[in-house]
Amino acid sequence: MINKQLKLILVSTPIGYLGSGKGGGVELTIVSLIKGLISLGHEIILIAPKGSKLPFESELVEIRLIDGIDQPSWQHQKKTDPVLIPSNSVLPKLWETAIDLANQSDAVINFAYDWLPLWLTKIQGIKIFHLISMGAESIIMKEIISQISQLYPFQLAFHTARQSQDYSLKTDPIIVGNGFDMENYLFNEKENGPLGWAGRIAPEKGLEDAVKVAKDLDEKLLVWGLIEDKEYASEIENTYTKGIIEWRGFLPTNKFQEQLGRCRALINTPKWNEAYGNVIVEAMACGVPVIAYDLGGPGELIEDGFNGFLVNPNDIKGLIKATKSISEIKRRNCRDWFEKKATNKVFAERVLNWLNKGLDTKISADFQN
Ligand code: HBI
Repeated sequence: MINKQLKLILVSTPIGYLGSGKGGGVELTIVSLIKGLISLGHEIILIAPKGSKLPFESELVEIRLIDGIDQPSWQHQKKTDPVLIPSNSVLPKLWETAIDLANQSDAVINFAYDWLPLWLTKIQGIKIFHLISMGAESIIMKEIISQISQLYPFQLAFHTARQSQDYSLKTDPIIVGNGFDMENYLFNEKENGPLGWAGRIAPEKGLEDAVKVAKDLDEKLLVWGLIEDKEYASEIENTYTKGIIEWRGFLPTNKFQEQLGRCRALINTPKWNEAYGNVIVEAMACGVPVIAYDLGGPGELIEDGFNGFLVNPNDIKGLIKATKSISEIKRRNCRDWFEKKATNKVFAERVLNWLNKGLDTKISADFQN
């Protein structure tokens, strides 16, 4: 374990400034990791698009803001699309700054799900570590990730094992989970509240299935999240009886967790290989048990019958059955699971173990030479 103070460069996602919500779960991951790392005494330089801001100040964190055009999101491109670099693109500028500052740091950690930073791993002299934030949403990304896993296996990490299975890795994947700030989530004991659903409102998140559950139980469904795909959202509205969905919008964490904590269950309905499932952990942090499809990250976070129920993907009847028995789950189990497995301190410790592997390899490589 490296017990000296590390100076780490963290490079954010280029698809929107930190705080815009456009980066989805990555934004929460970056903020939580920074909080965890500075609580362990390490120093951070955050390189992020102009407009980015952190919800806290610290003399251990320096932010470098870079102006430029957002990178198109892989979620809005076809798997076979080439890498697009718009003119005046923010992505290469983020990395010019990272390369300039790299020699002042022990390591650079990349959070962008983009080809350029992965390719840059080959540049000797700087150690770039990549926390891969999605399943394989593009062929060219799958290629470069598999290539880097072959050349620098210790410099890649994933949120869950299932997510990593999308990539043909040559070695066992390094899994770091995710982390959230304990202080931001209050445990709520309330048993018989409404049903909730949270996430980006987009087809891969499967909101319509949770609406079917609420409709069958003749009750409303509270929905939080950025309406990213408007026609998808209105299609759901038009297909199901009015008044089932109560849209709550994309709220700041403190408001979100206060409302979420009142739910008797969160229903999670991924239609893609969800890399992790942030909202699942946020629900558990508030004591809310989760009913989720056994797919991607959610299938690894939920211990069936302990902190929620796992249901076969697309099995609406299974969701309904689980919802009817959710009172069997002790809400305290959910909070305990969160405190043990997914606080930002525990996450930061797992990330530091990961960096040690990569940095030790560097040291041992030097040693062998
Ligand atoms: N697309 N090009 C690109 N780069 C990203 O960093 C990125 C993305 N799409 C979605 C995304 N990041 C995050 O919302 C997910 O990784 C969670």
